[in-house]
Amino acid sequence: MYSVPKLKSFTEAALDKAVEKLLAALKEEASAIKTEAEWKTFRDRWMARKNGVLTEINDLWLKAAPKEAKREVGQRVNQLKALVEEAVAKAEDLPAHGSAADSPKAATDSLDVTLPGNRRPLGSEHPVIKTMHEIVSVFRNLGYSVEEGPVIETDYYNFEALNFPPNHPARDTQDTLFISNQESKPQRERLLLRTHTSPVQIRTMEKMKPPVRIVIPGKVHRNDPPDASHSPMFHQVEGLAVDTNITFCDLKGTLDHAMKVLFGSSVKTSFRPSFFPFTEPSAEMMVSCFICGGSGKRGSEPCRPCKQTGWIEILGCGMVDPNVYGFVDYDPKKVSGFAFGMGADRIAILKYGVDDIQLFFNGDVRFLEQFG
Ligand code: 2NL
Repeated sequence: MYSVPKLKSFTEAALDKAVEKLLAALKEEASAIKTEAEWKTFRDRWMARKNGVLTEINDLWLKAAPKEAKREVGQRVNQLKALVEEAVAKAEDLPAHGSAADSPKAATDSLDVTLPGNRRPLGSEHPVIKTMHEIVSVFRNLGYSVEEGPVIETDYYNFEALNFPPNHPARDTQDTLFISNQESKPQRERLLLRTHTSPVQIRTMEKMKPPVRIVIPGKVHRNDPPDASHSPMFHQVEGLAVDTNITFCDLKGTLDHAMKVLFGSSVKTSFRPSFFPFTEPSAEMMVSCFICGGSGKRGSEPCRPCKQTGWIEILGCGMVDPNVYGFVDYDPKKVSGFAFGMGADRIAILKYGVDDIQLFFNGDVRFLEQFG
């Protein structure tokens, strides 16, 4: 086995000879490597910081060289270093040393075509997104188009244009999450996370003249502490129809049809008075409980989803308040319209019988897989 000799002479001829011997040893040892373990031994023998051949030539040749030979020896040591590194790298990716059979590295590199392929788990639509798509497609089939808009909104689009005057207490009902450091801007330009998708309807009415029939699915945020029925991020689908002569009857007929498609043709709908700043009159729509069929009972047990009332509150709606038209340059004397909004997460919970909204968002695949 080659070992680095001490040099008696540092003449060019002596150096040539020493380098030649070293390179011959390097070549011979490299060509004898058959296994990965042997390659590692080879690498360490030549490159280890402690007692590796390169360290030895540094100590025995370069450090020992007289001043006048340092430059020449230094250059050769550097060249050798490069050659050794190259030989070690080359030996690593050459499984052709020896036969493939006795080289574990070669064995792992070869392809066993009889093995089963890598199975990649198929993803599927998230139950909330799936529910949103179902709701949206009901309205697309009625001729509505789909609009989307920014989740980070201005005070103007989330509140002012929707008939929430600045500092009006009705804003408190929205539990808004505000973006920080907005105080230097005029109030209407300050940024916040939209609390409903209604800003998209304002943006659409700004760029589109009536007739308008649109649905808006999207994420919204409210400063609600998370529990089984609340999440600071949730999903809404809102809709808007503006045209000449749109009445509350159109609202009732449209929404009654949508509920029959979503929950089955036997459900009934019922409207109760409510309040929203952006609609007048406003209503909450109830759907007869599709779990208990409206009886309030499941066998002898009380029906939980409808709290034994036989009705489930499903959405808010109303006729667009004429004040809203003022903000988008529509003439409230010529046009009228209805609007509605529903929580897609809540509807998904009811449809699938899920008891905790958090399950939708904490990303446990075992839960989500059930909807594939
Ligand atoms: C709810 C209630 C609603 C609207 C949303 C709306 C939008 C414009 C004008 C008028 Cl631009 N109204 N949207 C109307 C009534 C109710 O949502 O409880 N959502 C979860």
